[in-house]
Amino acid sequence: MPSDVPGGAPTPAHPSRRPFDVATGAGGETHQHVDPRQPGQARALTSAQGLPVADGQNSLRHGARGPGLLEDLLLREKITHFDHERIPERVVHARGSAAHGSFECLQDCSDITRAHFLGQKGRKTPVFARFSTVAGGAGSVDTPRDVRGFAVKFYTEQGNFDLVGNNVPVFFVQDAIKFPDLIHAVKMEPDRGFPQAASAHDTFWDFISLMPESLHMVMWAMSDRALPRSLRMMDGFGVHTFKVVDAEGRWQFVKFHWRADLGVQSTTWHEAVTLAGADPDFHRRDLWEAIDRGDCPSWTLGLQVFDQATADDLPFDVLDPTKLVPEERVPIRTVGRMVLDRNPDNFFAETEQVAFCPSHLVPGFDFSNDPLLQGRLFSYLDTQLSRLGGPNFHQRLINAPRCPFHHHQRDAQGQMQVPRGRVAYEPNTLDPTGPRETPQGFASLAATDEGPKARLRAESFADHHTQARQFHRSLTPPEQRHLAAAIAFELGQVRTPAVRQRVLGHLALIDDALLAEVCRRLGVEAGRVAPATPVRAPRDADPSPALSQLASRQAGPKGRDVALLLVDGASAAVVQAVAETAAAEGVKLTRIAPTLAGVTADDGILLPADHALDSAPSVLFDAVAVLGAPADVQALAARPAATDWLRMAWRHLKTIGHDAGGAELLQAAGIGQDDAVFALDDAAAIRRFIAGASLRRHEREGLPGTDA
Ligand code: HDE
Repeated sequence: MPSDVPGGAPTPAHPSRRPFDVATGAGGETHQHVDPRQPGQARALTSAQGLPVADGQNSLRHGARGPGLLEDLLLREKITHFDHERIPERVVHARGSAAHGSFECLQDCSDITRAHFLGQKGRKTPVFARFSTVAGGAGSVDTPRDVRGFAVKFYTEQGNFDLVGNNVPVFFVQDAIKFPDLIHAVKMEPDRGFPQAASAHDTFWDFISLMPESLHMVMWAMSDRALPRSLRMMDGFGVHTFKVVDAEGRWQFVKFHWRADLGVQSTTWHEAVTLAGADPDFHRRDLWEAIDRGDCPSWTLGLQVFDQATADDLPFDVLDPTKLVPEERVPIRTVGRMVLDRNPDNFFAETEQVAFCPSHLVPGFDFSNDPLLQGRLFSYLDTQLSRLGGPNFHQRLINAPRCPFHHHQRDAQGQMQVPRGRVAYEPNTLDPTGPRETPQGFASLAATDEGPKARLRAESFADHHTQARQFHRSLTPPEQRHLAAAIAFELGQVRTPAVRQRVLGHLALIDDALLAEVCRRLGVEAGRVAPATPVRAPRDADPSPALSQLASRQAGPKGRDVALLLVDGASAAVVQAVAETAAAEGVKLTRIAPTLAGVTADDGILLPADHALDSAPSVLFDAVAVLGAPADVQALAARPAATDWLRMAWRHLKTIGHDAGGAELLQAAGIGQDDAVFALDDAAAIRRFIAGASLRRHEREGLPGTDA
């Protein structure tokens, strides 16, 4: 029976009812939305208990304007669930983006490891990869200066293998017991709650100045590596030294390297800062959209494998996570490729609930005694207990192994399975088909470690400056400039002079030129800086060109975004030629116009726009061009949004293209000329313009309108 209570009847909705008018109270018996699906397509909306819902728009109340009723089972269930929607965010690496994909073994590695997923060329293993910033909260921006997490879960046939690394090959501290101090120093200061997602503050640099072991990683964190252009364009590293073990039980040391197939590319500092406002989700959106359009990012996995004799021969300890093994000393062996080709279906269920643990290992690998790694083996399992509410987090779909798993663990919070039978222990005789140990299973390597029980730091961990010096000397001059500018910026934010002085004292041990440049920028006299006293005097190590991203990790324009700012009268032929060249090079092209209505090309045809100028600043793109009839471009030049569009592209060292009309806007914006500014009047110029999308023209730095 239809109810006579307007707006709240617990009666089945009927399509013929007029919608309820909230303003007048007149009209239909239920306040329902129009469902765009055809009859027969829709599934019944139910409560969590499966109760079909007749009215999901109105809570139960006594009279249209009367009080709500406690009896309202639907309201209470829905609001209660909503109130509990959030789980604690990760204490570090809270802000992350992830994707599904697969890993393909490119080379049979059974000579070094019995890991099944590396055992046969062509063997494929599903993966889920999550990239993250470290310091910011879950809602912070994507482009702060920060190290990036690079965590990959391999769902292998021998169980899950989690490679939980970073985009920097070394770490700040040598011992796990210092990790909470490091994180407390870098995260927002506890009394004031700022700065968010930034290391440029007193507590971070105070800690650094007192922890010289952190200096090598500080060099990386202040380098361009900490400003990735895209999550698709950064490398990953396992950081610690692990062990590989073959079928005979022979072992060697191993370090993991992910190489971005699109090359490694960074933004400038000003670009990163501008991006934080223009698109706080810049990296997340970039990854999502690339995968969505089938432009699937990939990384090559390489291993540095070396034996004990090689380790003994190195001038540092391979158990020390603040050191890297130069590629020139131990080359990288390519073993596989990861392709990410599917976006998550649900951010919370997958990206948020994925639980990585370095202790998730498969047969064929083992841990080393790296004291940082040893602490991590405890931490990640522990953190999942509070983050995911109990020890059954491995049953969540994103965390569950894809191979069969059988054990005798039972009950606990969040148990999703219904284990059968009376036997939940072993050994047993009552369940002859139940799970049993297997000779192929994981076995820790036998080791004989001897020594006193004590809180010790190995002597071999004492050299804190040599590899920091080596890193700096391996960079190209523009990279060195950026590094000095970054340190000067961060120290400029530090309010306590003694902290600044102590850091400068460490730079004095790393490189005179670096110290001089930082001092020049800060307005400090380098000669008055008192060098720190090193635990062990630094050595001069040979530069390692592999450490420079400009020298070793640049790639072509594939995967980059190019934007055309189109104005009426733009040459249809040039637009077409740019589009074809971009498509051939795997470059994404975005058309921008003064408004979303698009523009009329010189052949009278409408050129549609993907974005209006105001909503697509040039900072979002890798290279930009302006095309239009001179008179129409001149009219546009009156808008600051248009001149800023070019000024920012120039300042951010981007390749710029133009036609005769576009040249008017360059002039209005006061843009100069260099060999990364192209008149797009022939096919060769268009090709050079598109190729320039992956390159930063560092030679432009220092010209008027750029950062020196
Ligand atoms: Fe982590 N780290 N970490 N870390 N870490 C976490 O685990 C920790 C370290 C890294 O996308 C936490 O599930 C300790 C090094 C990544 O979900 C926590 C120590 C490296 C991620 C934790 C380290 C990393 C984390 C927070 C020193 C590079 C994100 C939430 C002993 C090799 C994984 C969580 C993801 C996350 C602890 C040092 C990388 C608290 C105690 C070194 C990529 O367990």
